[in-house]
Amino acid sequence: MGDKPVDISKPLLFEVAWEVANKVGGIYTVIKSKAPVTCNEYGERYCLIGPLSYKTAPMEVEAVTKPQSEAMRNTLDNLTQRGIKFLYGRWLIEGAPHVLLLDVSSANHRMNEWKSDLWNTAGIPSPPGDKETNEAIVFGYLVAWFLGEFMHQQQHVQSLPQSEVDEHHPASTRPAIIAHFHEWLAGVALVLLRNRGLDIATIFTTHATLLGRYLCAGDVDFYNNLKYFDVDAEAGQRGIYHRYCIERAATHCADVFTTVSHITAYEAEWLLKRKPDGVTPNGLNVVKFSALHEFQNLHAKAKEKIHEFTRGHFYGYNDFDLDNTLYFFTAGRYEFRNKGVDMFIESMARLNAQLKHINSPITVVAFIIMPATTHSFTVDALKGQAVMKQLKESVAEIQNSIGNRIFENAARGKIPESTSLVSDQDFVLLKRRIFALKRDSLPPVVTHNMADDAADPILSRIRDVKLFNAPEDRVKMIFHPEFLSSNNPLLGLDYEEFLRGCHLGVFPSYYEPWGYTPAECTVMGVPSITTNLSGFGCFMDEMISHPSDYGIYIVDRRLKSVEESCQQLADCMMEFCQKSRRQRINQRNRTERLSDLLDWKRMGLEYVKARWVAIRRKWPQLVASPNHSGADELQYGYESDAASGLQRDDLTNLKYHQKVPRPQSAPGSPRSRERDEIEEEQDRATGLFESGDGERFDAAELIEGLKALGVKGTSESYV
Ligand code: G6P
Ligand code: 1S3
Repeated sequence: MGDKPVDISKPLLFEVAWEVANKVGGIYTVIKSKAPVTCNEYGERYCLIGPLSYKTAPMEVEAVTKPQSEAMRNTLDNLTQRGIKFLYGRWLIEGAPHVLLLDVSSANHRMNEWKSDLWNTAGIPSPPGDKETNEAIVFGYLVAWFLGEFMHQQQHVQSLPQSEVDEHHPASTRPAIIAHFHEWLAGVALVLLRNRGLDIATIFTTHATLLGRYLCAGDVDFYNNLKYFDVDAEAGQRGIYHRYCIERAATHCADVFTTVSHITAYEAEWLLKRKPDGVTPNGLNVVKFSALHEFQNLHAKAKEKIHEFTRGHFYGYNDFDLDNTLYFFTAGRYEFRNKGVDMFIESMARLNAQLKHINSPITVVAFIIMPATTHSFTVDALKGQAVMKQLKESVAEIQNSIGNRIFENAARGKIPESTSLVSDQDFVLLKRRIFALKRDSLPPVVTHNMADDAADPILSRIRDVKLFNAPEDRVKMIFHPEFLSSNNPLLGLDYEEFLRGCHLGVFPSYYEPWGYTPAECTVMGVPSITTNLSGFGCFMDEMISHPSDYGIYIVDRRLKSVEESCQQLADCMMEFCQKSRRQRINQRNRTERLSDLLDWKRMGLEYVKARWVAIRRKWPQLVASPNHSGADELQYGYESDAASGLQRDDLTNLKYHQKVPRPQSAPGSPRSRERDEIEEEQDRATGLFESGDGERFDAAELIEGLKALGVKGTSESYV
């Protein structure tokens, strides 16, 4: 292809995924939250490619009709002339990266032609009727077409805005292109690039394996048998052989193959038959508050809103003290076994028994937030909020009239009789409202009318363990089968606010390549429980010497039996229930301090490495040249690897050598309340608790730990 030599000093980056500006699941979060750091590094040289959804795109993207880059303009003109529809513009997120959304339906007439081409050139079959695969194939052909045409245009024109081109890419060279593909749905284009011999460095990142997800959802001892699965047969039996072929082909065609965690790397090695070159873990955009107590205040505010919901939901049975109520939750895609909802419910039943046994004053309200097919909210759930709202309004009315009476009397120089303050009318109103709070049934476990109530796995398991919100139960269950939103008439909070108001996130996943839910808890200072089968759990375990001190609890689902893991989870929650408020506050502070570990500013370095390795593999002759080696290594952040003497290509083996140490202050173990209160008093007297001195000490230690890990620029945010 073409004659202009490649210049690798300022490459262009295309990132391709089905979830670009198109929210389906976790990959959307990866790409969207990573955009600011990638924009920082690549600026105008970064463009994301995804499918065009007419429903959501107008909210996500601002159209740009005349791209600055001539190569881009010509390429898009070419697509338009051939009847392909697309939306090119800026994604309306931090960093505002370029984005190209391709309308798959505008090329549907070529689907059969492309499907047979895929079979003839790559041996990948595609049966009729699998809509998702058909779309993935058409999308793949469009992406490959676009990239091929773009390269062709690069040969003839200056491909970048003049300001960038002049300095870095003399007219006689063309900038190298890196194309990074996420997940099998974006994998077809990668196979085509390889087959067509396009001079583009490629990366394939998988966020889960198809077979792993399917096998785990069944009744298989997955991790002990990983090495022995007959992958083709297993894929065939589950009707996903063709999808598996795309995933496996993309894995093998990429210059660099990465996964989101070590555990998925191991899984991929056996199921996809290629050892990943590296691990590119997921990060988050960490927002630091200027003062530590700000996030604590937000917790208190959000918790008050959850209290409001709870008062309504449990009307007639509001016999538990909200000041002694803890909110636990699990959330995510409705994958009953993979996300560990089975274990969540079983352990809640055990926790209920343990709390009852010790006559605990604590009540736990356990939420399950997982979308399922429903018809509407239940009348009972809506009624609960309505009667509580009416009560509140009536009390405000009475309060107002009492105020007026006091004022009238006082204005006439009289002190009103206390008995005359509440009128008969007020009493009648109050009685009516209290009467409306009586109900015949227990507070409902589910907030919506389920499409299949009888067979729903979550409800069936709740019935099995008899967690029916009875007054004597110390654990109350609430299944909210819809994602949260602030417009919700029951729980009017968006997910982030709800999470902040909760005390503990519980995610006992069996299959979880990464697991954003506990990571999100961490950056918001909410302790969480995860497992050593989740990428996040393993990552934190590797990074921190005693994760539980920092509010990161990791249940062993690898070496323990299901029974033992359930018990460990229940014990862990029991221990949490025995913490005093002060201990919970301290623990939240510690949890929040870990957020720098998960910041894209740090995690993004793994992507930088992956791209660098892709370039080295694609154009080894250029990297080896004296003009490039030294300077580029520094630019790509490879100094620390060089110092450690690691093979740069072998990223999988890159281990962190030092862990975040234990905090020196007493770990947050359960203690007697009296002792705690005495200490609280002492702390107040010395100003320790108010000023958080003890915490600052922890931070210094943590900073040392982070420094030892090579994390830069964190110390300012810790002190
Ligand atoms: C935050 C607030 C405190 C409040 C506490 C409740 O720390 O700043 O004012 O007392 O939350 O914590 P809890 O764990 O009981 O919800
Ligand atoms: C996958 O989404 P999931 O919930 O189906 O990708 C996510 C982003 O990488 C990851 O966090 C999660 O564990 C995977 O399972």
